[in-house]
Amino acid sequence: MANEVVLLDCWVSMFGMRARIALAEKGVQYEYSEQDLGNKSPLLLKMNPINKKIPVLIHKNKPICESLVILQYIDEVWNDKAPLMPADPYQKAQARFWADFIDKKIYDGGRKIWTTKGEEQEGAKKDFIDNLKVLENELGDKTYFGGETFGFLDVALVTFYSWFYAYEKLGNFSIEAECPKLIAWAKRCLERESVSKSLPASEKVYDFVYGMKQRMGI
Ligand code: GS8
Repeated sequence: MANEVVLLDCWVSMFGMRARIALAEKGVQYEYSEQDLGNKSPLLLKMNPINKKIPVLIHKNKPICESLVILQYIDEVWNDKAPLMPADPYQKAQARFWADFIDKKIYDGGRKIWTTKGEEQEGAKKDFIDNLKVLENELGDKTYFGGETFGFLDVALVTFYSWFYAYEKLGNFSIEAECPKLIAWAKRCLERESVSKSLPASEKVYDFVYGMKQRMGI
C-alpha cells in the first residue's frame, strides 16, 4: 500500500463520514477508497475479517475498525491539533456514553423509520424524536456537545444529519419542528469545512435510501 493512511469507506455511510471529518479536522492526507458493499473487496475482508464492514482506517498497513474506535485512534495519533476528546476523564466517559447511545438508538431508530410502515412506523418516528430530544437536552444551550469546541460527540452525531431529510421524507414528519435546537447545532457544525466536505447532499442520500427501499421490496 503506497499511502500511509487509507480509509476504506462508502460515501453514504454515517460511520465512514465520522472518520472523514476527524481526518479533515486533523489535516491528515489520506487515500479514500470507496468500497462496494454488495461485492466486498479482498482488501476489506482482509482488513476487517471479523465484521467485514466499513469504515476501516489503515495506518501504516495496520487496520483499525469501528468508527468510534477510529475516531479515538485518530485523536491519539494526530494529537498536535484539534483535540476531539475532552481531557477530563469524567467528560471523556460522558462523551463515550452518549456516542454509544447514538449508535444504539439513533442508527437503529432511523433505520426503522424507512423500513416500516403504518403503526410500526408511527412508533418508530416517536421513539426517534424522543431519543433526539434526549440528545437535544444533553446539548442544552452549549455551542457544541463538549462546550465551546467542536469534538468527539459532535463528530459522532452530525453525520446522521445527512440522513435526516431521507427519514423525514420517507416518514412524512419534520425533525426541525420537534428539535429546533438540535438542527441549529447541526447547521453550526456544517459551517466547518471538515463537516461540510465530509457529508453528502441530503437529496443524494434520499435517492439512495429510496432505491434501497425498492430493492428490498418495501
Ligand atoms: C458500523 C459500521 C457499519 O454498519 C461502526 O463502524 O461504527 N459499528 C460500526 N457499516 C456498514 C455500512 S454503513 O451502515 C457496512 O459496512 N455494512 C456492510 C455489511 O453489513 O455487510
